[in-house]
Amino acid sequence: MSTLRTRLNALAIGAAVVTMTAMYGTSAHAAQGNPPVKTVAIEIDNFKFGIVSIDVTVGTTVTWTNRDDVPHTVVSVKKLFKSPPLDTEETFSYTFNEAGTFEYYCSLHPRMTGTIVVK
Ligand SMILES: [Cu+2]
Repeated sequence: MSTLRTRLNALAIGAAVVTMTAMYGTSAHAAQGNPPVKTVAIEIDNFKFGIVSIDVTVGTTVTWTNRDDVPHTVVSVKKLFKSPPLDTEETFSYTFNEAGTFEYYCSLHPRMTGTIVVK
């Protein structure tokens, strides 16, 4: 009986150690200047933005890649960013450093639209 209780206690302590290790692992990771990579890739294909709407955290870099055979642009409605015409396989990146809702479109095909929500 007492042996079982001892073993259960040992299990509980073991679980606590694992939990603390996971927490310290995360903070040590951040302290080393290696925060989780905050990048989002959006492919432009078939006259559509592959991700129409997405929530990201402040500091996230979004990269758009044109997979179509015709040029597209990525233009912020609020004029925050404006890509040049992207040829096939060309990319455009923007880092969102403030919170807000940022709608964008392709100036060559204005019915192509997308939204980045930064929280
Ligand atoms: Cu377009």
